[in-house]
Amino acid sequence: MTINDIKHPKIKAWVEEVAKMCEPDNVYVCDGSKAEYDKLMQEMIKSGLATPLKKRPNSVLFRSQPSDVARVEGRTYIASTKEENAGPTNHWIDPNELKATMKGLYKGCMHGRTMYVIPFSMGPVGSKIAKNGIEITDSAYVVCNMDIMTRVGTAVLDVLGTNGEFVPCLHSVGKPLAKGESDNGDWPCADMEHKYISHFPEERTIWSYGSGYGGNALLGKKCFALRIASVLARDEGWLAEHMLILKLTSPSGEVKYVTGAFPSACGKTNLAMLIPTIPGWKVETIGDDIAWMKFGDDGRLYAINPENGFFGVAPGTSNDSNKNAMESIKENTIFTNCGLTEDGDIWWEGIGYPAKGELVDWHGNKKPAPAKDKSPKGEEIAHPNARFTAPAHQCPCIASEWEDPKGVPISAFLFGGRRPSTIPLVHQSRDWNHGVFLGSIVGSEVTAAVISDQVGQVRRDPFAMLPFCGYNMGDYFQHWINLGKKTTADKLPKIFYVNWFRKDADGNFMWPGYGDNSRVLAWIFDRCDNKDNFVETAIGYMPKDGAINTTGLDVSADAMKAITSVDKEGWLKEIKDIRENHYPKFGKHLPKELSAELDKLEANLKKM
Ligand code: SAT
Ligand code: MN
Repeated sequence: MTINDIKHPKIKAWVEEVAKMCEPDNVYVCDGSKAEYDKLMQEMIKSGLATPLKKRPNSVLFRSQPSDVARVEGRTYIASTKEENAGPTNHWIDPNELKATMKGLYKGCMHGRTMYVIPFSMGPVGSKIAKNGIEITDSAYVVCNMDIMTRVGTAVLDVLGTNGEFVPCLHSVGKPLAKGESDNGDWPCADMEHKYISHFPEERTIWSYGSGYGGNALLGKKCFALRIASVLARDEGWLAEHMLILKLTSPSGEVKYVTGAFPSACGKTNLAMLIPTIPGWKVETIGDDIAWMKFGDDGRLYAINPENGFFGVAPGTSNDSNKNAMESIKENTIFTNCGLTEDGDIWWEGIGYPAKGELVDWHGNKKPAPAKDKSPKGEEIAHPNARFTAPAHQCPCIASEWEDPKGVPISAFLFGGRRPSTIPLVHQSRDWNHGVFLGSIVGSEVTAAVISDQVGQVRRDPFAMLPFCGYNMGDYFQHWINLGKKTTADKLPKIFYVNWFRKDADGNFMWPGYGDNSRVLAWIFDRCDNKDNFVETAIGYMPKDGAINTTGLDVSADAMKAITSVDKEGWLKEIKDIRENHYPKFGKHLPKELSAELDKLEANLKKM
């Protein structure tokens, strides 16, 4: 399709304006067809950018530049008119200044490239909860990934008609080509200091420049479905959250839907696709990264997964840790920064079997296969944040209702992160405000999902939204408090804080995690029915002795006791850190309800 096929005057004018600024060789409007995907992929294979995988039908491997392997939080901006509206946790720049800088970069940035126009829907096309966007990009890699991760094509233009609302998302890899120049099969992107992932929340607009990678470039995902959508949600009274959505069925066939907020690379995909180790229980997947939730007429919160695929962390994914993910990526999958085997398959650390012969690592260098299913830090075959992009419908445990436009009613919210100490395996909040407090204090060890010098250190990541909230995080806490008043307590989801990542004095994990997390899910399920399976403690409700099924579990009684009791000293330190370093950041934007919860927690602990 061409610009003239666009019947929406505002979209057409915007596309023309961008084309004038970026000066591409061609403009192409995507129809989202398989033929289009195949053609673009063939071109990328021919140019040497993509390697087809003999072992996986219709699947390819890409290798990025070493500087372009993860989200760049230091180059991510919330350009609201007032700095206060971006708040203390976001990078703010004056929108006019940022636009001037970026227009300078965008000028002529698509020389030698095609400019693709991608009409996409976040959520089932036409659903009342869904929203539309148009991404303009000069990257065919982005087009193909968007094709998997969102619903792309003519149907979206039809829904938009001549005046439907859309979020304009502008992206360029930031590498114009001189006449006759080509990428030579190299991943195009700009230097770190020229990368910009910019959001203009008042205009509901996204401008991204200089990176081709995941959350920096697939603008429907973190930029739209979280940063811009969180602003829409605040204004319209709903929630746009960094949460997986799972369907939990008990042995008696009862169903509950649960969402979970965990920072990037903390196992959301694994939890969403978990295979229970306790008999009779079943987990099915609705989504693995983002939940949009609105109140239904019955006063309950209903969630949809706005995405259409999985952009999952590859290393560590195996038939043991996540068989359903392994099944989902057998075909029609894009791999990025994984290793390549001699026989034309991908390989990564933690895939569950050693590689044979010679491998090509994510830099494109030949290397002997590591003796074990592991490599020393910095010498990995696959980058620790290597990813797979796979269609959600390929997942064997996708729930039949995953595309229900109404969404699914949520019974429980889980919060969690990687916490080697203090935080127990599971505890439940006494009520909504206490639960919002728990969300506000979430912390996690920083992982490879973000380029940062803090990898391995614990940082506060409230609601796992630290890098994804499009406005003042203090106001976001207030929004959560306010939502709790919109319906009766029995209709609100119950709130839990879980921690699969406790370590002992020798640094070994104390809880096996993965499928055994079903034991905790089963306790949570019963809590939602108000079963008598808990004790009240200083920090909230915790499992009564024996309430967590440990049959067949390989955890000593001492370890089990340690992870299911209150660590008074640890919590007092936690409180000190929240009081001195975390909450003061929000100043007058911190809801008084949260300081009250902090005081209450401290008083409870001191009584212990
Ligand atoms: O690269 S993404 O931002 O899409 C993945 C993540 O960090 O969760
Ligand atoms: Mn994520």
